[in-house]
Amino acid sequence: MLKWMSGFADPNGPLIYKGVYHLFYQYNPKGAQWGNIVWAHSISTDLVNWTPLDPAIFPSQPSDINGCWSGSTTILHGNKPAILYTGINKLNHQVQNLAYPKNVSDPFLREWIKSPENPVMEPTTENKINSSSFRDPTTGWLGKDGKWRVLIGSKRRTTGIAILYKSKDFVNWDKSKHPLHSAKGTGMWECPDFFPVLKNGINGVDTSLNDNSVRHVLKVSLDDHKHDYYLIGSYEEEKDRFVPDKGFEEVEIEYVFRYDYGKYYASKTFFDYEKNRRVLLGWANESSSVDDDIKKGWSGIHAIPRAIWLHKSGKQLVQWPVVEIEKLRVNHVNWPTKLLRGDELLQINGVTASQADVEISFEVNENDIGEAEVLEKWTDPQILCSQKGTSVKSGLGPFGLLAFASKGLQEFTSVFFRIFKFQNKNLVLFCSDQSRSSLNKHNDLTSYGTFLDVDVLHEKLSLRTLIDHSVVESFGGEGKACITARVYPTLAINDKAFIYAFNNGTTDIKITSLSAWSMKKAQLNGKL
Ligand code: DQQ
Repeated sequence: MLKWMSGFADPNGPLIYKGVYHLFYQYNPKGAQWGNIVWAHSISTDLVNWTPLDPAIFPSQPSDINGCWSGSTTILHGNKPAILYTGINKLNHQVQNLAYPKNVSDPFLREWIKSPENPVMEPTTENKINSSSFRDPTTGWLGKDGKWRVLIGSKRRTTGIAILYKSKDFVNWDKSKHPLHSAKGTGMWECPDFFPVLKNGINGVDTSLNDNSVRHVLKVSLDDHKHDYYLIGSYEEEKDRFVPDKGFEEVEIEYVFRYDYGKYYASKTFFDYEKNRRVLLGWANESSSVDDDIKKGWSGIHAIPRAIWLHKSGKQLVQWPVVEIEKLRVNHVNWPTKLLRGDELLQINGVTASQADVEISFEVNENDIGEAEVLEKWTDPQILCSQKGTSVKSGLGPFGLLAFASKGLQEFTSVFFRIFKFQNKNLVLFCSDQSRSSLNKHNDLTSYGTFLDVDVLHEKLSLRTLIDHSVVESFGGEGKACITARVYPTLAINDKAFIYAFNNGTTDIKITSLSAWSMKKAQLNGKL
């Protein structure tokens, strides 16, 4: 996890350039809340250890004098990066601006020059764009007609819109008559992201690729819900339309896939052409109160960068922490196969519980499947997670991990599975229960969860959880569903925190494997 002092939010314009990863981000240099927004800039060679540089983009022109909001980078012809970002102009209107590196031979891309043509896209009476709902340009992709395309997030009344712009030279932009995609009732679309994923395989591909080997993903950050939702579908380039397999119109918002079912927003991907992967970065906002943020002097972190690809079913995406994070692992603890009895709590000894990586796999005995509680009617999984939390027993579950557990269990954050029988099928609920995570009741203690598409009788039920002081980042079903929790325990801190495997169900569950590591501290304030 990446953390800086002061207020810290959306990842902006990630890219790899001359072997160096660049991450820009929405940043308030003057305080721990949102405000005075500039593009701060950090660089890394491994996506784990970071060195901050001076802010890359800050208010300096009439077209961004009231703020430099989110945007993306695109690598143009001749390996030249360009930033498109939203500026808040003198009239407090949202407009799009362009910037180039001052010196393309500097791998650190320290200085950026704003285009004299700025703003390059703006709301006008002709284009009828709402000047307070026009922001967050995507990375550009190149069509077969040689024109660049980008999306800008917007809304008209309650319809969320991805406005499409096209350009031959990345400077002069024409708004297309129709958006790439829109959906009634979804509200403002912030930070859209649009990219291809291979139908087969886990490698990433260039953002401009569009042939038979790929499907396309449209991610939008729904301002009204504060979650990142994604649709998988086809990009019909001749018509410049995205046609989702199942869109917001067909499915209730609650059933559209999310990148993460916890605290995770304003995310963005980039294609890492050196490692042939698509990498996802997201902002994990706070669960503490603004007063507490001001007291501690910072707020907001970025979750561990994740590789992202299409699951072989074609139905959903898979996310997994980038492999480089494993360099931080030390003190490997490994359990042989073990039975976790009903009501049992087993301490995972030998790792630093406040900074750890735990991988655990469970197996449900097929003879026990009849023990699963029957779910009479469909219930929103997040609500189910809070109704049937860690302390509520069933035939099969809850079983999983207790992180940040204090000695007497006054505090813990639990990540668990619970198996239901619903309409004659086995249904796996995956929860992160924060209701007991802190004795400080000013913290947001909401529980999160989702159903996990795992066939428990034929597949292992796996959980990987990355634990780091105020973060519990969990990957269920080998990355089919992720839940990021932000927690501020008062007792279970540093060496007063413990980790347990637990089973609070009445039926025994087998742990088929458990590996845990202490995690070294990543360098966040490296020097050049
Ligand atoms: N944050 C930025 C906006 C974006 C929002 C402003 C999403 O550009 O829409 O800091 O968190």
